[in-house]
Amino acid sequence: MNHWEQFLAPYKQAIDELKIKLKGMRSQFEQQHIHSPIEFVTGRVKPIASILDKAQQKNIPLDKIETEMQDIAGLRMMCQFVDDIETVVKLLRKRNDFRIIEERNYISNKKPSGYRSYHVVIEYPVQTILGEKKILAEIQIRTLAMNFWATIEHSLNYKYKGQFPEEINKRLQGAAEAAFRLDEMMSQIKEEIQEAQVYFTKNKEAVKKL
Ligand code: 0O2
Repeated sequence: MNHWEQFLAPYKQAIDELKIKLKGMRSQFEQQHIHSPIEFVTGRVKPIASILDKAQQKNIPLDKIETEMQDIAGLRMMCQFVDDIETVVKLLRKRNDFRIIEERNYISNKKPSGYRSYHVVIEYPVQTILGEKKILAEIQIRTLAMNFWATIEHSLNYKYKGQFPEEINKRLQGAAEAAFRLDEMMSQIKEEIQEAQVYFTKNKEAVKKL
Protein backbone atom coordinates (compact mmCIF):
# COMPACT_ATOMS: atom_id res chain seq x y z
CA MET A 1 0.00 0.00 0.00
CA ASN A 2 1.49 3.36 -0.96
CA HIS A 3 1.39 6.44 1.25
CA TRP A 4 -1.74 7.94 -0.37
CA GLU A 5 -3.67 4.64 -0.28
CA GLN A 6 -2.83 4.35 3.39
CA PHE A 7 -3.84 7.96 4.10
CA LEU A 8 -7.12 7.69 2.18
CA ALA A 9 -8.16 4.24 3.52
CA PRO A 10 -10.07 5.55 6.59
CA TYR A 11 -11.80 8.17 4.40
CA LYS A 12 -12.92 5.41 2.02
CA GLN A 13 -14.18 3.36 4.93
CA ALA A 14 -16.07 6.37 6.31
CA ILE A 15 -17.74 6.99 2.94
CA ASP A 16 -18.77 3.33 2.61
CA GLU A 17 -20.25 3.32 6.11
CA LEU A 18 -21.93 6.73 5.93
CA LYS A 19 -23.53 5.98 2.56
CA ILE A 20 -25.21 2.93 4.08
CA LYS A 21 -26.28 4.87 7.17
CA LEU A 22 -27.67 7.88 5.33
CA LYS A 23 -29.41 5.75 2.69
CA GLY A 24 -30.90 3.81 5.60
CA MET A 25 -32.64 7.00 6.73
CA ARG A 26 -34.45 7.13 3.39
CA SER A 27 -35.53 3.48 3.62
CA GLN A 28 -36.98 4.11 7.08
CA PHE A 29 -39.24 6.87 5.74
CA GLU A 30 -40.38 4.62 2.91
CA GLN A 31 -41.19 1.79 5.31
CA GLN A 32 -43.39 4.19 7.30
CA HIS A 33 -45.13 5.39 4.12
CA ILE A 34 -44.22 8.97 4.82
CA HIS A 35 -42.65 11.41 2.42
CA SER A 36 -38.89 10.94 2.53
CA PRO A 37 -37.03 14.24 2.84
CA ILE A 38 -34.09 12.39 1.26
CA GLU A 39 -34.30 11.63 -2.45
CA PHE A 40 -30.86 10.07 -2.89
CA VAL A 41 -27.40 9.99 -1.35
CA THR A 42 -23.99 9.96 -3.01
CA GLY A 43 -20.49 9.92 -1.62
CA ARG A 44 -16.91 10.07 -2.81
CA VAL A 45 -13.36 10.33 -1.60
CA LYS A 46 -11.74 13.39 -3.16
CA PRO A 47 -9.35 12.33 -5.93
CA ILE A 48 -5.65 12.85 -5.08
CA ALA A 49 -5.24 15.40 -7.90
CA SER A 50 -8.12 17.51 -6.47
CA ILE A 51 -6.65 17.28 -2.95
CA LEU A 52 -3.31 18.56 -4.26
CA ASP A 53 -4.98 21.34 -6.31
CA LYS A 54 -7.07 22.53 -3.38
CA ALA A 55 -4.10 22.36 -0.98
CA GLN A 56 -2.14 24.55 -3.37
CA GLN A 57 -4.99 27.04 -3.96
CA LYS A 58 -5.69 27.42 -0.24
CA ASN A 59 -2.07 27.26 0.89
CA ILE A 60 -2.61 24.21 3.04
CA PRO A 61 0.65 22.37 3.79
CA LEU A 62 0.32 18.66 3.02
CA ASP A 63 0.96 17.68 6.64
CA LYS A 64 -2.09 19.78 7.65
CA ILE A 65 -4.67 18.50 5.13
CA GLU A 66 -6.12 16.06 7.64
CA THR A 67 -7.27 18.91 9.89
CA GLU A 68 -7.66 21.74 7.39
CA MET A 69 -9.29 20.09 4.38
CA GLN A 70 -12.77 19.20 5.53
CA ASP A 71 -14.09 17.55 2.39
CA ILE A 72 -11.64 14.75 1.61
CA ALA A 73 -14.62 12.56 2.47
CA GLY A 74 -17.70 14.11 0.87
CA LEU A 75 -21.34 13.08 0.94
CA ARG A 76 -24.37 14.62 -0.75
CA MET A 77 -27.96 14.24 0.31
CA MET A 78 -30.44 15.35 -2.31
CA CYS A 79 -33.92 16.53 -1.35
CA GLN A 80 -37.03 17.27 -3.41
CA PHE A 81 -38.05 20.40 -1.53
CA VAL A 82 -36.18 23.25 0.18
CA ASP A 83 -38.07 22.53 3.46
CA ASP A 84 -36.72 18.99 3.43
CA ILE A 85 -33.19 20.32 3.89
CA GLU A 86 -33.97 21.58 7.39
CA THR A 87 -35.66 18.27 8.25
CA VAL A 88 -32.53 16.40 7.15
CA VAL A 89 -30.20 18.73 9.07
CA LYS A 90 -32.31 18.25 12.23
CA LEU A 91 -32.08 14.47 11.78
CA LEU A 92 -28.30 14.71 11.41
CA ARG A 93 -28.05 16.83 14.58
CA LYS A 94 -29.87 14.12 16.55
CA ARG A 95 -27.49 11.31 15.55
CA ASN A 96 -24.84 10.13 17.94
CA ASP A 97 -22.58 8.22 15.56
CA PHE A 98 -20.75 11.43 14.61
CA ARG A 99 -20.18 14.93 15.94
CA ILE A 100 -21.14 18.04 13.98
CA ILE A 101 -18.32 20.53 14.12
CA GLU A 102 -19.51 23.18 11.69
CA GLU A 103 -22.53 24.14 9.60
CA ARG A 104 -22.40 26.45 6.59
CA ASN A 105 -25.66 27.74 5.22
CA TYR A 106 -25.15 28.67 1.57
CA ILE A 107 -28.92 28.72 1.08
CA SER A 108 -29.69 31.82 3.10
CA ASN A 109 -26.21 33.07 2.19
CA LYS A 110 -25.75 31.97 -1.40
CA LYS A 111 -22.21 32.17 -2.79
CA PRO A 112 -21.41 34.95 -5.31
CA SER A 113 -21.23 32.20 -7.98
CA GLY A 114 -24.94 31.48 -7.38
CA TYR A 115 -24.15 28.25 -5.50
CA ARG A 116 -26.75 27.16 -2.93
CA SER A 117 -26.40 24.21 -0.56
CA TYR A 118 -26.27 23.45 3.18
CA HIS A 119 -22.93 22.08 4.39
CA VAL A 120 -22.49 20.11 7.58
CA VAL A 121 -18.94 19.22 8.60
CA ILE A 122 -18.73 16.19 10.86
CA GLU A 123 -16.08 14.35 12.82
CA TYR A 124 -16.62 10.64 12.20
CA PRO A 125 -14.90 7.87 14.17
CA VAL A 126 -13.62 5.08 11.93
CA GLN A 127 -12.85 1.78 13.65
CA THR A 128 -9.61 0.27 12.36
CA ILE A 129 -7.50 -2.70 13.45
CA LEU A 130 -5.10 -0.14 14.95
CA GLY A 131 -7.84 1.55 16.95
CA GLU A 132 -10.22 4.44 16.37
CA LYS A 133 -9.36 7.16 13.88
CA LYS A 134 -11.45 10.32 13.77
CA ILE A 135 -11.75 11.88 10.33
CA LEU A 136 -13.54 14.97 9.00
CA ALA A 137 -16.26 14.62 6.38
CA GLU A 138 -18.49 17.17 4.67
CA ILE A 139 -22.16 16.45 4.04
CA GLN A 140 -23.73 18.71 1.42
CA ILE A 141 -27.53 18.84 1.58
CA ARG A 142 -29.33 20.39 -1.38
CA THR A 143 -32.44 20.17 -3.53
CA LEU A 144 -32.45 18.44 -6.90
CA ALA A 145 -32.57 21.86 -8.56
CA MET A 146 -29.59 23.14 -6.53
CA ASN A 147 -27.74 19.95 -7.41
CA PHE A 148 -28.50 20.30 -11.12
CA TRP A 149 -27.10 23.84 -11.15
CA ALA A 150 -24.01 22.94 -9.06
CA THR A 151 -23.21 19.91 -11.25
CA ILE A 152 -23.34 21.95 -14.45
CA GLU A 153 -21.37 24.84 -12.95
CA HIS A 154 -18.78 22.42 -11.57
CA SER A 155 -18.16 20.85 -14.98
CA LEU A 156 -17.92 24.28 -16.62
CA ASN A 157 -15.41 25.20 -13.93
CA TYR A 158 -13.16 22.41 -15.16
CA LYS A 159 -13.19 23.95 -18.61
CA TYR A 160 -12.79 27.60 -17.59
CA LYS A 161 -10.95 27.12 -14.25
CA GLY A 162 -13.32 29.58 -12.55
CA GLN A 163 -12.63 32.33 -15.10
CA PHE A 164 -15.94 32.24 -16.92
CA PRO A 165 -16.39 34.48 -19.97
CA GLU A 166 -18.90 37.24 -19.21
CA GLU A 167 -21.61 35.65 -21.39
CA ILE A 168 -21.34 32.25 -19.62
CA ASN A 169 -21.29 33.98 -16.27
CA LYS A 170 -24.54 35.79 -17.08
CA ARG A 171 -26.16 32.57 -18.22
CA LEU A 172 -25.05 30.75 -15.06
CA GLN A 173 -26.47 33.53 -12.86
CA GLY A 174 -29.71 33.32 -14.84
CA ALA A 175 -29.78 29.54 -14.44
CA ALA A 176 -29.17 29.91 -10.67
CA GLU A 177 -32.14 32.29 -10.51
CA ALA A 178 -34.28 29.82 -12.51
CA ALA A 179 -33.29 26.95 -10.18
CA PHE A 180 -34.27 29.13 -7.20
CA ARG A 181 -37.67 29.86 -8.78
CA LEU A 182 -38.18 26.19 -9.63
CA ASP A 183 -37.61 25.30 -5.97
CA GLU A 184 -40.16 27.95 -4.96
CA MET A 185 -42.75 26.68 -7.43
CA MET A 186 -42.28 23.07 -6.34
CA SER A 187 -42.67 24.11 -2.70
CA GLN A 188 -46.03 25.67 -3.59
CA ILE A 189 -47.38 22.35 -4.92
CA LYS A 190 -45.53 20.21 -2.38
CA GLU A 191 -48.65 18.73 -0.75
CA GLU A 192 -50.13 17.65 -4.10
CA ILE A 193 -46.86 16.01 -5.13
CA GLN A 194 -46.42 14.21 -1.81
CA GLU A 195 -49.97 12.79 -1.83
CA ALA A 196 -49.39 11.45 -5.33
CA GLN A 197 -46.07 9.89 -4.29
CA VAL A 198 -47.47 8.12 -1.21
CA TYR A 199 -50.35 6.80 -3.36
CA PHE A 200 -47.84 5.58 -5.96
CA THR A 201 -45.60 3.77 -3.40
CA LYS A 202 -48.56 2.07 -1.74
CA ASN A 203 -49.86 0.90 -5.12
CA LYS A 204 -46.43 -0.40 -6.07
CA GLU A 205 -46.33 -2.48 -2.87
CA ALA A 206 -49.85 -3.80 -3.42
CA VAL A 207 -48.84 -4.97 -6.91
CA LYS A 208 -45.70 -6.68 -5.48
CA LYS A 209 -47.89 -8.69 -3.05
CA LEU A 210 -50.13 -10.03 -5.87
P1 0O2 B 1 -15.32 19.14 -5.37
O1 0O2 B 1 -14.83 18.78 -6.72
O2 0O2 B 1 -16.80 19.21 -5.28
O3 0O2 B 1 -14.70 18.31 -4.31
P2 0O2 B 1 -14.25 27.20 -0.77
O4 0O2 B 1 -13.65 26.10 -1.60
O5 0O2 B 1 -13.27 28.23 -0.30
O6 0O2 B 1 -15.48 27.81 -1.39
P3 0O2 B 1 -14.34 25.41 1.50
O7 0O2 B 1 -13.82 25.99 2.75
O8 0O2 B 1 -13.52 24.36 0.83
O9 0O2 B 1 -14.78 26.58 0.54
O10 0O2 B 1 -15.69 24.74 1.85
P4 0O2 B 1 -17.13 24.91 1.29
O11 0O2 B 1 -17.38 26.21 0.65
O12 0O2 B 1 -18.04 24.53 2.41
O13 0O2 B 1 -17.25 23.76 0.25
C1 0O2 B 1 -16.43 23.42 -0.76
C2 0O2 B 1 -17.24 22.47 -1.64
O14 0O2 B 1 -18.56 22.99 -1.82
C3 0O2 B 1 -16.66 22.41 -3.03
O15 0O2 B 1 -15.68 21.43 -3.07
C4 0O2 B 1 -17.88 22.08 -3.87
O16 0O2 B 1 -18.24 20.72 -3.75
C5 0O2 B 1 -18.94 22.90 -3.19
N1 0O2 B 1 -18.96 24.27 -3.72
C6 0O2 B 1 -18.63 25.40 -3.05
N2 0O2 B 1 -18.78 26.47 -3.83
C7 0O2 B 1 -19.22 26.04 -5.03
C8 0O2 B 1 -19.58 26.70 -6.25
O17 0O2 B 1 -19.52 27.92 -6.40
N3 0O2 B 1 -19.98 25.89 -7.28
C9 0O2 B 1 -20.07 24.53 -7.16
N4 0O2 B 1 -20.48 23.84 -8.22
N5 0O2 B 1 -19.74 23.89 -6.01
C10 0O2 B 1 -19.32 24.63 -4.96
P5 0O2 B 1 -14.48 21.57 -4.09
O18 0O2 B 1 -13.24 21.13 -3.40
O19 0O2 B 1 -14.46 22.92 -4.68
O20 0O2 B 1 -14.81 20.62 -5.23
